[in-house]
Amino acid sequence: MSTSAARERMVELARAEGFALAGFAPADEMGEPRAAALAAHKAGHLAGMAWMAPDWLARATSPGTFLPGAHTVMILALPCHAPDPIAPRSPVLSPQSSTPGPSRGRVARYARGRDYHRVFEKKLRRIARAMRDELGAAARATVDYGPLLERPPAALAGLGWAGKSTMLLLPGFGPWVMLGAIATDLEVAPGAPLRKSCGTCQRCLVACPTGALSPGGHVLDARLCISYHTIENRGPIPRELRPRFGDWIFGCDECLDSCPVGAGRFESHPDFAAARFDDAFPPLSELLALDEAGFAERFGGRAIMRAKRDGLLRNACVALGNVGTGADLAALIAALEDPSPLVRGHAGWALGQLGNREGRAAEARAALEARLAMEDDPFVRGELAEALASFSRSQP
Ligand code: B12
Ligand code: SF4
Ligand code: SF4
Repeated sequence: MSTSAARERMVELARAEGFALAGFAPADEMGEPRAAALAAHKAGHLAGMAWMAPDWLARATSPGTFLPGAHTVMILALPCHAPDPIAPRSPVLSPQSSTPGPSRGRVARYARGRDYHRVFEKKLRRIARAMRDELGAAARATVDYGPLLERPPAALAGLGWAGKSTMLLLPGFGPWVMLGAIATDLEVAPGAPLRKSCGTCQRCLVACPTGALSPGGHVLDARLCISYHTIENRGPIPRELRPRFGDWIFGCDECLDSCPVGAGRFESHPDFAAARFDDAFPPLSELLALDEAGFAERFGGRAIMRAKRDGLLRNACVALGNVGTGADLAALIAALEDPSPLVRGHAGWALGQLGNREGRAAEARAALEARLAMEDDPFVRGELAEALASFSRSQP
């Protein structure tokens, strides 16, 4: 089979799996991206993502290491810009509304439906198998976990360009696509990088609540990024950042939502869309009641599993500290007894915030003092003491 026929067949296989967007890049060493990634590591921008060490980054920028003999990286994309689901008819307190109802958190759009890794994996595996069986090619697929960086070959393939938010922006779709890759030893004609850029736009830089993007864009400091902390961080969320997290409990779309590219096009693979309003905007105090089994039952098969039970409840506490009402006080007080010190500590912080904001300082103070009297964990003790001190600071 000629190389152009092989390319055509790969495009056909991709289309049959629902990938309308696919491109081809040469499987060369990614010199510039590697230097950028190593610089990010050196500067501490990769925060606690310990697996992204220099040797991982070297492998992830070397398609020939990912698949010995690789000539081509095929990049495949699925849209993930589903509109927000419609609120149920019962009264709901959404972050933007003042009607009564449970206080709700917010989940990033890509994570509201089925875990995208699972959606991609099956499709990519079937394409790679057909490439081996029909084309006699070597083929190895990955989605996200690599080791293979996906945005640099996608840009080289001409699928999109690197935005100041560090997102790959696709004409018409903007940042709203998820990516997967298949490396192969087939030599097929590569695409050409797009001659496009963000120009003078700075919207994402202004929209980022934590200043995680560098002033000129293109560099993200994960230590400041809500997405990093709510998904990847297994420890405490830095106290000074918590008030800026708003209602985000898993991921963050602020830099995507602010992007004018693809803004008007709401298109998503159906599996990524929220099946229920609660999948996009979960009632926060409900989350605080989940034990390990309840967490697995509710979030099995969804990307949220990545945060683990303690991480998600930590995030819910932070969101309640920011958007909760007096009606959430009891759930937060109960969370002071949670088996996880991470959850107890963040519940303490949230009680300080909510007690001060909602005029419930006396109840919050009593609960914090009672817990402090029996608490052994040094991190939790520090959080409780700080929350108690916040009452004296705000009510001298
Ligand atoms: C680690 C990681 C994160 C980290 C760090 C993100 C970051 N920007 O660095 C955290 C947890 C914060 C994160 C957050 C998110 N992520 Co993420 N993440 C990744 C992962 C695993 C690696 C990205 C990476 O290499 N980061 C390291 C830094 C140094 O790289 P970088 O910012 O991309 O910088 C590159 C450019 O500078 C480029 N570069 C520099 N010079 C040159 C020159 C040329 C010629 C080229 C081509 C490139 C280039 O190379 C650098 C290294 O890759 C990829 C999956 C993968 N295997 O690639 C997904 C991925 C990038 N994430 C994705 C998504 C969707 C998100 C979120 C939107 C999720 C959310 N809603 O919360 C946010 C968005 C935050 C943001 N603004 O980027 C998608 C992005 C799709 C797209 N359209 O771009 C990916 C590709 C996952 C996927 N399979 O679809 N993510
Ligand atoms: S994901 Fe959120 S916190 Fe991270 S860079 Fe984008 S806007 Fe900033
Ligand atoms: S918001 Fe503007 S600067 Fe940021 S990625 Fe989109 S187009 Fe580029």
